[in-house]
Amino acid sequence: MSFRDQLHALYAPHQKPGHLSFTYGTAGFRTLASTLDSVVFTVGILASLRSKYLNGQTIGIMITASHNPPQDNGIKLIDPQGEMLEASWEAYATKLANLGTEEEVFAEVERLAQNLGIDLNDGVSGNVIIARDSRESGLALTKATIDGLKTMGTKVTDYQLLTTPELHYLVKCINTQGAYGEVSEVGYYKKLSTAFRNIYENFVQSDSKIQITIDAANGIGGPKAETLFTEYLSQYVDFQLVNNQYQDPQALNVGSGADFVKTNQKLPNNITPEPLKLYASFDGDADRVVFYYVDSNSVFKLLDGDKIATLLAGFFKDLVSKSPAKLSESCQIGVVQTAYANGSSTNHITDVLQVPVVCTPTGVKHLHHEAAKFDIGVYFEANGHGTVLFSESLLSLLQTIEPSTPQEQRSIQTLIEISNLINQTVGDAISDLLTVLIVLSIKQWTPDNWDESYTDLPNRLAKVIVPDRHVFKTINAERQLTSPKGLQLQIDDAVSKYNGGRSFVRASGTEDAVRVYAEAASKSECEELSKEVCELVK
Ligand code: NG1
Repeated sequence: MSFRDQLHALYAPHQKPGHLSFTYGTAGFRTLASTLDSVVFTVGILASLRSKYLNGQTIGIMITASHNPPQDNGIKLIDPQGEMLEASWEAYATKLANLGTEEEVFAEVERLAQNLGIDLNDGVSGNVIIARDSRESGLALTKATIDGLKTMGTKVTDYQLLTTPELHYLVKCINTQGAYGEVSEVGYYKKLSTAFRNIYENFVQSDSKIQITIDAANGIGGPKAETLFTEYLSQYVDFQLVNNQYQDPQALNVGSGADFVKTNQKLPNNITPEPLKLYASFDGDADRVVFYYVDSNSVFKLLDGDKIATLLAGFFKDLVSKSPAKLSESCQIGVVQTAYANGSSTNHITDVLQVPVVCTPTGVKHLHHEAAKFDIGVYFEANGHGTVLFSESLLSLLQTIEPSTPQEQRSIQTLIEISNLINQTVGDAISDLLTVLIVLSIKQWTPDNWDESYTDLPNRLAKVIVPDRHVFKTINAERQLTSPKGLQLQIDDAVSKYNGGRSFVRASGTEDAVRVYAEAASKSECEELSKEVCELVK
């Protein structure tokens, strides 16, 4: 059947309700799940077009709303190398999702196909893999997406419940014909656990197992981490899982998870902390992680994305400096952050580690692209979303370079194994967790050794509900507003009154709100500044 006929057969139940509008934002479409049926249907069509445009390479579709509350859901597309959807296609996604009739959808798809040189009737089908997190709405939305895929006869494999990074992994494995890893969830576990085991056996000097307690946010990361640790790594890691009720969708992210811990700067439910032991929290789809501990005075200490970035940047800097000259002299290490990074972390990385820092707009796709410009590109959002990218040229050099000392051999081997351990496609709570655990073990660091590298400036991230967040427009990696007119001058004026003050305002890409970030030299000044800027925004 032609696209026209298939669309006609499948469209009616997926018509867009008239009053709604949708935007492909920071992390795809994300909103109340009950409003998303028509959107995911059009995403199915677009994914088919994308795959056909890329000569049948496999595209990923993930149905998740990450850290959002249980009643939300979302959908995002994954490009062939496991990266986020190319930016120019986000506009096509938005356009398609906002059309109200079958005729309009047909005309737009024809127009797109013509502009992009795609033959809708060549009989060659696209290829897509799809998965979802543990939300109640996930199954129905998967079915609606598959209806969209059927309009173009696209071949689809439904992997059902996965973490977002697992799906990114699978997309890359398929399109590299297995060069990145085996095309299965077991392949993912094997790749991570083999790298972890190789580093542990060769470079960790310890008689006791690594201890970690993980708050899984009652999301899909829980059962996946459980499988990995029990079936593959039980020799090395003693783990405990809390908030692992992923079969209870109403519990997702409630009083738990990386976003809760980072935003509230406090322990999640169900953790009774022992001093100086390490804890970690995932978010709902396990693409971010934050760590924390309580010190000997029972004070809660957060080890967020900034701390992860500094830990890893310092570790790589050290390894590279102990590598053969051919590598240490050419290897460019860089850290990529957003404006939400704590000012102290940026100073520490530039001044103490002497590693260059680049600032990009929010959203991992921006950080990922910048990180890919370095040989070792460490990127983390403050909220714990990030990874480390290794350039192809560094990876080939590592395979061929001859060490002349045991130390050089160690450095080369560790770099190779970590490039296998840390997800090369996207931020991944499970792979980041393993990387941090192994680095801390090699360095024989306790959580407070890690924490003491620098002290965060007091900071506050607030949310303000405004009539129309889209009027807030920014430049300079979101650090300055150009609209509403005059507001930036008022913010600058407020900031100038506080020691070490910094504040910026931007519209959220995932929630209907404006975010206000403030930091200052003292807690009271930070609170005052935050309050003042929030008032200006209202
Ligand atoms: P928005 O809602 O655009 O601020 C949030 C996070 C991002 C990113 C996305 C995707 C903050 C301040 N913002 O984006 O870093 O993780 O969600 O999940 O944490």
